[in-house]
Amino acid sequence: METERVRFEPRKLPSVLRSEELIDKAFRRASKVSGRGRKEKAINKLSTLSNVFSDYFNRIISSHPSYQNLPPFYREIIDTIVGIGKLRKSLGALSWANSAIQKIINKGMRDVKGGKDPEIVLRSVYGRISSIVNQISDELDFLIEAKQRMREIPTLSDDPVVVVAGYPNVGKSSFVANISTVKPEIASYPFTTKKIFVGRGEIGGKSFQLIDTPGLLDRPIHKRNQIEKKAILCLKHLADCIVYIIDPTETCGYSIKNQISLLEEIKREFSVPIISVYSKSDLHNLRDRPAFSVVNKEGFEEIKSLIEECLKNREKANKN
Ligand SMILES: Nc1nc2c(ncn2[C@@H]2O[C@H](COP(=O)(O)OP(=O)(O)OP(=O)(O)O)[C@@H](O)[C@H]2O)c(=O)[nH]1
Ligand SMILES: [Mg+2]
Repeated sequence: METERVRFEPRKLPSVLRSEELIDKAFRRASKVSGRGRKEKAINKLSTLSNVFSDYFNRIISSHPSYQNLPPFYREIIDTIVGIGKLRKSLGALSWANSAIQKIINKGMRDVKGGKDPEIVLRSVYGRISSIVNQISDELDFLIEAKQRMREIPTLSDDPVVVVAGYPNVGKSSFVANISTVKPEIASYPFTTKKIFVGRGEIGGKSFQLIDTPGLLDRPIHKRNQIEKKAILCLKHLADCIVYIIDPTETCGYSIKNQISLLEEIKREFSVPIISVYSKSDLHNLRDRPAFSVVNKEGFEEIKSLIEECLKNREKANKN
């Protein structure tokens, strides 16, 4: 967990219009403008267009944070699900479009003032602006899509974070649903959980956040898919304590050997205390680790007290 958790809320990013919508909005606003005489009317329309576009583009550009300076979790998750390079490129295209449009408008103003036919100038300005906006239509679509995708990024509080991890289909979401407020989807196939879910729970009178992550396979980082990378980022940046779930019945579809190998890998990779537990204790008798069952509702108290102890130690270590 980062000591300073800057909250980035993609929901607060302004809505982006598609190219046709933006052209429509700007031209509609200009059409309502009047003036004394044809010349003044044309100048007023151009000045309205200038304001509409610069307000619009500047509002979007300035609402995006400087992605490189975000805390690492946000920076890396945004890079994983959207791509910071593409975001930057799109915002750069908006900035280019804004200055190109302002130049066209300024030139139009000079032409009208210099005595050219106001209607002809306006028609040419409208045509050239439409062409500029159409040129950034892919970037506008991308920004709409980016905001949509970023909605899945969780908002976290300052409470300690317990991250639940393990192979796909071992019972992570079932565990999280039993000890916190989150109600994730549970199903008998792997990779049911594709996003990061944050639930809230309480242990020994203290609240904590419990993160349900997508399943991980035991394989090198460069082979991991985007869904797995989200789980890795939670382990890397958010976890104060990790609960690693092993399904010894192998009904999840993966061998104990592979599940243990991933546990060892996580221990090596992340310097966060790990509690490893067995799931589905209604189906087996292994008790060399704490074991829980959502069917028999057993084992939760023992695991909760281990989490409590782990968080207490962590708090003590952070104070020193
Ligand atoms: N018998 C038994 N089945 C369980 C238990 N916990 C979970 N299951 C079953 O195991 C399957 C997977 O459960 P999930 O909680 O979705 O597993 P997950 O680890 O979140 O799976 P992914 O999100 O796909 O990685 C479901 O069919 C559950 O009903 C348990 O304690 N006992
Ligand atoms: Mg799940």
